[in-house]
Amino acid sequence: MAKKLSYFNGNGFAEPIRYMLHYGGQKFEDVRYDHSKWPIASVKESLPFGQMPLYEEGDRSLHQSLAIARYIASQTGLLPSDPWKQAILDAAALTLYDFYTKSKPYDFLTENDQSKKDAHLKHLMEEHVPYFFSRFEKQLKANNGHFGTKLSWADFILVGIVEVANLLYNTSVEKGYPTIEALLEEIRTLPNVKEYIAAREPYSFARK
Ligand SMILES: N[C@@H](CCC(=O)N[C@@H](CS)C(=O)NCC(=O)O)C(=O)O
Repeated sequence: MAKKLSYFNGNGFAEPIRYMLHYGGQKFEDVRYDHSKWPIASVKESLPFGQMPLYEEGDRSLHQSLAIARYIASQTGLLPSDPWKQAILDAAALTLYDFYTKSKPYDFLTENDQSKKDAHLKHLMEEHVPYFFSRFEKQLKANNGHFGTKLSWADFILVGIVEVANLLYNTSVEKGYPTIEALLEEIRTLPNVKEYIAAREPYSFARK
C-alpha cells in the first residue's frame, strides 16, 4: 500500500514521524511544501482541518501528528501491547507537546521587539525548560533511559520536540539532562535514522 506523509520542509511535528518511518524501514513518499509559498489553496482546502502533517496509506488518510505517530508506532514495534503501558506513553507524548505549546513558539516567532524576545528566552531557559525537563529526566532515569520499559514512540516524540525547540530558540534545551541527551543520541544513531539525518538538508525557521 502506498504511504505518503505531507508536511512543510521543516522538522516541526513531522520529523519524529519521519524518523519512525525510516527506523521501521517503511517506504513512504516524503512530501514537503515550502513554507514561504503557503497557503497553497488547493492543498489547504484538501486537508481535513487545513493543517499538516497528513499521513496517507492507500485510499485512507489520517491527520493530527500524535495520532499519526502512534499509528506508525503500532506498525514498527514502537507501541507496547499492554493498555496501561500505552497510556503511560500517551501521557508522555502529550506532556512533551504541552512543553512545546506552552513555550508559546508562535509568539516568539512573530515577535519583532528584541527585548521581548530576550525576555521570552530568559523565561524559557530559566523556568520553563527546567520545570519540564527535570521531570522528563527523572522519568527516563527511572526507566533505564526510556519513557516506557523499552524504546517507544514517546521517545521519538521527545527527540522531535527537543529538535524543533532547539531550532526555533537557537539553543540546546537538553543540555544538563544526561539521560535526555543519551536518548537523543540513541535515536539519532538508530539504523536508517542515522542515514536519513546525514542525507537531509539543514532546517531553518527563517521566514522569507
Ligand atoms: N495539532 C495538530 C497541529 C497541526 C499544525 O499546527 N500544523 C501547522 C504546522 S506545525 C500547519 O499546518 N500550519 C499551516 C496552516 O495552519 O495553514 C497536529 O499535531 O498535527
